[in-house]
Amino acid sequence: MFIRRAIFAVCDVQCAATANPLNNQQRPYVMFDPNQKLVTIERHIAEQQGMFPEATGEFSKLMRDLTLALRIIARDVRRAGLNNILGYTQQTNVHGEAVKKLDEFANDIIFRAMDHGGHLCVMASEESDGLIQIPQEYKRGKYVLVFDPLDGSSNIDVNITIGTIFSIYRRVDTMLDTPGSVEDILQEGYKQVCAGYALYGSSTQLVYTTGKGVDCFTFDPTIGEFLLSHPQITIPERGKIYSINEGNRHYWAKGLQQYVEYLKTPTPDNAHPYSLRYIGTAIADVHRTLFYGGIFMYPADSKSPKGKLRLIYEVNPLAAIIEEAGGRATDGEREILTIMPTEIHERMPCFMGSKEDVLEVEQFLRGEHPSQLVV
Ligand code: AHM
Ligand code: MG
Repeated sequence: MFIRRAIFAVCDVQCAATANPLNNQQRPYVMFDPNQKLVTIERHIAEQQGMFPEATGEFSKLMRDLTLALRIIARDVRRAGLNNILGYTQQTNVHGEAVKKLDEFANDIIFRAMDHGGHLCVMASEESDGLIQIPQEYKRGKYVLVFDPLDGSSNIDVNITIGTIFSIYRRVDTMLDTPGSVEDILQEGYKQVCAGYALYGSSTQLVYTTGKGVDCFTFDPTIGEFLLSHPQITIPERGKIYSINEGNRHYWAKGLQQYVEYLKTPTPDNAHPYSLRYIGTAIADVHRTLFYGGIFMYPADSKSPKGKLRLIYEVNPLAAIIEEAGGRATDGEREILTIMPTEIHERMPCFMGSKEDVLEVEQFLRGEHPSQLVV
């Protein structure tokens, strides 16, 4: 079983939700429990801190600063159309893509919330070329923050779910008091101390893990708090939904074309066809996969040989959450969390979701699935 037990501290998670594969008719099991105790995210973080005897409280303070940034971004996403901040700036980001005003705003808010807390030594963001250093006048800490301030940029202007993704690492040499370096950013995903995302959808939700299970908090705007709404999420062993940009089918490897065809072909036991769902915001597609099961894929293809999503601040945090919830995340061959990054904005193909579904696509990619062997 996965490295997830090795990644973070040893974990004795008892999963509250049951792993039921869904068919298309069933309602998901993600209903709010009326008997759920009222727990704010701050209290939850403080309680979790108690589970790490060596904790100094620094991480809790870092998370407090980060959730403040997420609350501010959520507020401005809600009124973006009114604030005249939709649309493009005149600039392009390091990937040559047009930068939207809201991306820039979210990037700036996270920086302003995190640069002066004394907990970080360096940051990296999808919207910033190179390292983001802590200004000289502030104390530096032992943690590293990487983030995609607004994932799903193409959905911003049309009021479709977008979100923020983040990962926290320890700096490589925690004894240092110097500025963080690129080595602090280029760490394998299994070294994440915390991975999470905030989703600005029909409600704002924050999902994160520190290796003690995956918890989801829903924002109550009337009291300004994230409240624990879905504790200890587990992903179904198998789902019935696949999620991929099928417009790129022509460029895919043959094994992937055969896999998707296989999912779409009806079977007598009704296990197939799967349903297709694709939002085009990776966090939203992965969030649905986390709760309902199934598979999310952004593969390499002949047009994009390394896929599209970025390893450090998109694929790694999502992989950590999926694996911690009992799922699987690979690049088609290797477990994502074992991959050593080589550059900050590196792209990585990914297949993540229910364990059985991901294992099956890997079998197709190797050309070893029984249906491919029939002549
Ligand atoms: P972004 O970080 O600039 O928003 O781009 C990443 C997004 C992902 O959220 C999503 O999965 C993917 O791009 C969609 O790409 P495509 O339009 O090629 O399907
Ligand atoms: Mg993104």
